Amino acid sequence: MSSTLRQRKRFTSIALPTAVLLVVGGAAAIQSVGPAAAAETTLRAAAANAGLFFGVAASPGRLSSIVAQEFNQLTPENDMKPATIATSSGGLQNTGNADTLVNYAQTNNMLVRGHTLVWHSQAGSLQGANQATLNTFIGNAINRWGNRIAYWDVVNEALDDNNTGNRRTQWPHTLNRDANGDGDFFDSGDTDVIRDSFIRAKQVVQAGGFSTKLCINDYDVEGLTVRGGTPNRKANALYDIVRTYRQYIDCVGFQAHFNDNPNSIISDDLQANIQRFADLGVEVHITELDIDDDLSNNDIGTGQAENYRKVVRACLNVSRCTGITVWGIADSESWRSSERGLLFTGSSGNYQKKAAYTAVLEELNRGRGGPTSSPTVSPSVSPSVSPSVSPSVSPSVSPSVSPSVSPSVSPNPNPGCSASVSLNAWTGGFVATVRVTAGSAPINGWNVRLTLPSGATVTNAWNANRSGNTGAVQFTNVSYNGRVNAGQSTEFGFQGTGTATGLSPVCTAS
Ligand code: 9MR
Repeated sequence: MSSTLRQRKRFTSIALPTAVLLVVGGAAAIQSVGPAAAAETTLRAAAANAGLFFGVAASPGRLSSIVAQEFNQLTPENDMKPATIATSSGGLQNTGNADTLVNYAQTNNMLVRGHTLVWHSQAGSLQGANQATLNTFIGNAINRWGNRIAYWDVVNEALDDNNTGNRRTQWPHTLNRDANGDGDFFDSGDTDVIRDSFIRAKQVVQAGGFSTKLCINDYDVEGLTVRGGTPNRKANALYDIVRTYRQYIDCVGFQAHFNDNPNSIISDDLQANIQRFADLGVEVHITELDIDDDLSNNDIGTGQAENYRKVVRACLNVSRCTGITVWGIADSESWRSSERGLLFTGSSGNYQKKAAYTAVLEELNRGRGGPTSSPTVSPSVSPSVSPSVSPSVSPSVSPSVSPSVSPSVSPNPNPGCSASVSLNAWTGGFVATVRVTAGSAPINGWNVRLTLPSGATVTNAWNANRSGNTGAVQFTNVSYNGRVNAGQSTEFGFQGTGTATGLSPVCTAS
């Protein structure tokens, strides 16, 4: 963990302190430190108790006292976009507003989400740049703020509208090349602006020793289905991207601009979709939340406050859903003011709480593990988050349980599992994603053995402990993914050099 930034500050809520937000090396770490307290009275304190951040998008002109009082994460709404800060050669310019926001966040113990590096819109003079120039910009931006940015949206809105499941066709996606014409950009010989931008971003983070996490962010990806129960192809495409490039991608942002568009509704399978991304080992964030208060054509038209409650609950119920950000403070100052989608009325620092605010605060105060928002959720919820985030279980639910401790389990009389590999290879390297599926009984741990062809070497692995890096190698579960319910699956992955075709994994379970 980098030590370039170390802050430790208690929340100054009226209740006894029950949580501390640690901003260490730019990443959130939220720990329970005391007994259960009375319900918190601000969003940030209630969220911290539940083990997540609650943020807001803002510009320097909106930094009234309510921002630091209610929120512990800040996203520059426009001031870190390439249109503002990028030169045509990938240099930086006009960073004053971004600096103001970052300084404000640091002073007020708030995390920052950098938004955004690679985007077809608001690209300014970067518009039309090639990958090398994009890479230059990525390096300059990440290095400028280092650990002062906890999360960067590296790639924003890469997927097309109207639930096609396709990539966008405008720049920067014109940089993509589907060499073998099979319809994806995942193959050896393909060029993929998403992959290449994340590879660059990861290199910069690693070279700088930063703990900044790298996210992909999009809208209309929130549910497993869209209106009418049609599969959400855009969400599925995002899932494939995250699974394929898991070693470079740390987090996924669901923008969550909910409205009457058939693809933008709050579906009942929101939580299940959050869960399936979380099961890849990434953090999931609700990054740009606003909810049209007139969902007259929406199948779930239960009113804005209840809709907010649903979304917050879906996140709370997935331990790797580690933050929620609303896209502005007050309706009148929102990008979609006519839809009145936010938590406050008023303007210019004089704000009044709406019923939606109260619903969100109540739900946050209930903490994680509350009533499920979805009947379709798999019960095999992983109990921990990625290493730098330690969510607390709501004190009112289970004050003494650390969620990263594996539940105690009884011996399994009939364990069994199978494993399958999907390979993403390029000249000289590969990423293997291994799916472990429990048989007809739940399993409490697993071990996968496979033999790599000569010349192949594993260089890193995730969501598994590894032994060996050439020839016969073994992978065993880590604390949070050993338990797999009957017929359910979990995934781990590894990266290597050389070629790794023809792998035959053998799974044993306990
Ligand atoms: O809220 C932002 C608005 O002020 C800008 O005019 C607009 C320009 O495209 O961008 C808005 O923010 C967008 C965000 O950057 C990406 N997701 C959609 C958001 C709403 O359009």
